Amino acid sequence: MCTRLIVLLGDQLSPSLLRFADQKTDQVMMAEVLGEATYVAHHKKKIAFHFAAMRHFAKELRADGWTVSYTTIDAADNRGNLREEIQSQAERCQPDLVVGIEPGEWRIEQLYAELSKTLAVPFEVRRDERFFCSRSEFAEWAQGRRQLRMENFYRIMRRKTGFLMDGEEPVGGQWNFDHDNRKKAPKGLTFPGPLTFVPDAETKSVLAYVDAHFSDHFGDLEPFEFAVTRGQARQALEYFIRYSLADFGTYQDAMLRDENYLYHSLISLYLNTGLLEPDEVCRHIVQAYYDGTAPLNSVEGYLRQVLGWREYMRGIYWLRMPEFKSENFLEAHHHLPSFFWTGETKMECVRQAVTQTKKTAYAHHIQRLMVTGNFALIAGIDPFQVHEWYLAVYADAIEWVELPNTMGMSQFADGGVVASKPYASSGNYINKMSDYCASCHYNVKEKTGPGSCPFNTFYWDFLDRNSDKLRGNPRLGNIYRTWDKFDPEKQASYRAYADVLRKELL
Ligand code: FAD
Ligand code: DLZ
Ligand code: SF4
Repeated sequence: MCTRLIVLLGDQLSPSLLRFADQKTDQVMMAEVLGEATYVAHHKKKIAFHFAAMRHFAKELRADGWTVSYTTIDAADNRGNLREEIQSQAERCQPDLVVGIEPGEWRIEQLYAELSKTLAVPFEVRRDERFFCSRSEFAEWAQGRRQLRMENFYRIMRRKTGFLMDGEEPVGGQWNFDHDNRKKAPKGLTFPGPLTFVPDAETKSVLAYVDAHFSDHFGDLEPFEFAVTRGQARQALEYFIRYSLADFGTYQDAMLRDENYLYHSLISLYLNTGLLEPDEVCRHIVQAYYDGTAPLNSVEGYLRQVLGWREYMRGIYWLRMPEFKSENFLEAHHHLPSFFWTGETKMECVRQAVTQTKKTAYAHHIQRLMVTGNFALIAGIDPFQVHEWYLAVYADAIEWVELPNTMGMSQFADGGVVASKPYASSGNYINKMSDYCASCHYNVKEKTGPGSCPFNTFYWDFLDRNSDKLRGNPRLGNIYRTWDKFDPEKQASYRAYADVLRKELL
């Protein structure tokens, strides 16, 4: 028996969410369920990470004095889905009230709406206060605006939180130091990499279960080196600040063969499950600037990702769901090619991104946006299939943040709500920011025809195919003028070779 039964999901592993509750009278429930592990075929590491982090979190809550009812995936009475787990725990506990916290996915919000009608006791959904901007605050900001732009939203968040502010002005006199952040990584740099952790007995038992029961899912389970507790995630953050933050900004967009992380932090999965909270991350990052251990371009660049992009994406997700998920502005209908799962392609950039993703359940932003995302966009892959791929393969993928990044920013499926123009590029951009092309089967300098970089042909074909939808975009005016200046034969050769490539690659 309890007064309130509080449901915590696998991305709600933050003690702060229980601030409103009372240890003496309330109970917490958590459940590992097959439904959550299989609604897309998540990477093995992603499943193991969630189960291990959930178990450790429950243990810490108990040690803190909470009563936690925890259903493990192998429990004989495991009901396999959140609906029935919540129903059965509510019957067992007989609370006056069941409390859920705003979930991170629309489908779970629907489930909560249904439960509030069908449960025998009242069901209340509380705000998730870990975010800087509430859903209603974002909706209010967005209402009536002709165009939503992250940069405007970010400035409001800077003013609201006071991070890197000097009164009403941004520290350093600029809001954005992006122009300092576009360097290719020269030879000879060393990368400290993220802090890694050795699995304890609890995590090992999760790994054994995942190995035995999810062997058909994508990705390598081992080595498993993620943090699975809040304490470890904090160490990972401190390590990043100490060894990588200073160079984060400068090489933020760089890519190198066989280098998975460069100066990136690998903390999105900890933020998204709640092991770290955005406020503590931003405070620590900004402190590094005041302590003189990291320059402003890096600190501001990092702050913009967490305080700006992350919050912005959440706002857009809730503003535009459920329609968002079925948008396909560019009417792209090709199936996702099998090399997204196998990595078996002669395109070195894609091979690197996919094989790395298989091994680590991670790729950094530019790999996601300008390699795999860019390829899918310019080749004309169905954006929903692209979305399902990203949701499955990355350990940090929860729909509220994955979907706007994929369908909005990367695939332009929303017609320009998230991004003011499509993130489409030829091989030239990849060559500029990486060392991939030097060891590729294809020649990035060849514009089209046999042996040429497929990104080059697909890029122009993409613009041509979507001319009626994109030509009016003021940010694409110059590029269409260039296309228009190509003689008709040259244009025809791009179109014809794009047909060849589609047969070969898709
Ligand atoms: P860093 O490069 O070290 O950045 C710091 C932090 O900033 C990240 O941990 C993250 O919390 C935040 N951040 C940076 N960029 C973004 C962004 N565009 N949107 C939201 N937060 C951001 N991020 C996810 O957390 N989950 C996803 O499922 C996800 N899917 C993506 C899909 C596509 C197609 C693209 C283009 C981007 C996606 N991102 C996603 C955003 C970004 O790529 C990841 O947040 C980042 O790569 C995580 O690695 P990191 O922690 O090393 O980040
Ligand atoms: C990602 C994930 C996985 C693999 N398993 C579980 C689970 O067994 N139980 C759970 O509560 N949450 C899990 N999660 C995270 C959820 O999918 C996540 O909480 C929702 O998708 C977002 O609201
Ligand atoms: Fe990728 Fe083209 Fe460079 Fe090959 S040549 S790595 S396909 S951009």
